[in-house]
Amino acid sequence: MEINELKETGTQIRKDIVKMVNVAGSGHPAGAMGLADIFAVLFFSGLMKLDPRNPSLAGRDRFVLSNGHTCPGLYSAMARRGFFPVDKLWTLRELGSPLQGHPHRTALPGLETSSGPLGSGLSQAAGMALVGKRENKKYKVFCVGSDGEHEEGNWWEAMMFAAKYKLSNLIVIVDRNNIQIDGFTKDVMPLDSLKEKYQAFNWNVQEIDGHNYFEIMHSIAVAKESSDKPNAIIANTIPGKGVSFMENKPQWHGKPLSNEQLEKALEELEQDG
Ligand SMILES: Cc1ncc(C[n+]2csc(CCOP(=O)(O)OP(=O)(O)O)c2C)c(N)n1
Ligand SMILES: [Mg+2]
Repeated sequence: MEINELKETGTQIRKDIVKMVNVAGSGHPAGAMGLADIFAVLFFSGLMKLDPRNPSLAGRDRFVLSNGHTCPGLYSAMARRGFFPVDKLWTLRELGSPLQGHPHRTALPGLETSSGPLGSGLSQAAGMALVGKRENKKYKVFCVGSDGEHEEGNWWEAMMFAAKYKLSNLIVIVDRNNIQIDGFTKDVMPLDSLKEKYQAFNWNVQEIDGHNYFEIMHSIAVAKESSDKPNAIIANTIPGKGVSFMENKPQWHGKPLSNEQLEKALEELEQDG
């Protein structure tokens, strides 16, 4: 897919997110919208090896969404890529739906892990990367996680583990959107300098604009070439990206749009796309 088409896909993912949480009457739009361009690249650029017709393909790259609450964005990317019919998106959070409020692995083919308890995805991804390395597999393990998750001790344990075992097949994309459930990360628990912390833990680190398609793709391509260390891509993103009244507002971490707000959001996103 060309960059223009990827960009349109990112906007489509944002439109899906605002509609999904409106229909569900609950959910987490802000982080998911900030990650939409990254989801678009991962699922549509060809940089991540996947086959929607065969979600458990042996040689597939593994994808772990550690900040599981941003799953409306993941579900949209999966549906638009053909893992399941787009109509299913409007069943988000319904009892018995494969699209639970946090990813439920056995409910939806194509999900690699269940997630929701913050901080645990990196350990799971590192385990998969260790197995891949020991068994000389070619697959990469992609893990998307959030800035808020860095307040969990087990994130740092997994960082040490990944460096110890030189898990160069592990690529972590950090959603650095500066918000979490209770406000701005700088007020709850300052994280800077995240880049220097990863470097001190012996990781390769790149810092990018998480809405710049060239930078997202280039950083992933660079990380895929790593042969010695695990890879972190710190993606600076705007929570609620694309909708003026939602951008950079922690209040949109976990609440749905009203019908009126949805209409306005879709209008703005329409102009974006
Ligand atoms: C272990 C754990 N503690 C608390 C929560 C509740 N919780 C859900 S999302 C969230 C905020 C996390 O920050 P971040 O992922 O950066 O939020 P976002 O940027 O998506 O708004 C919290 C505290 C949880 N899911 N898991
Ligand atoms: Mg955050």
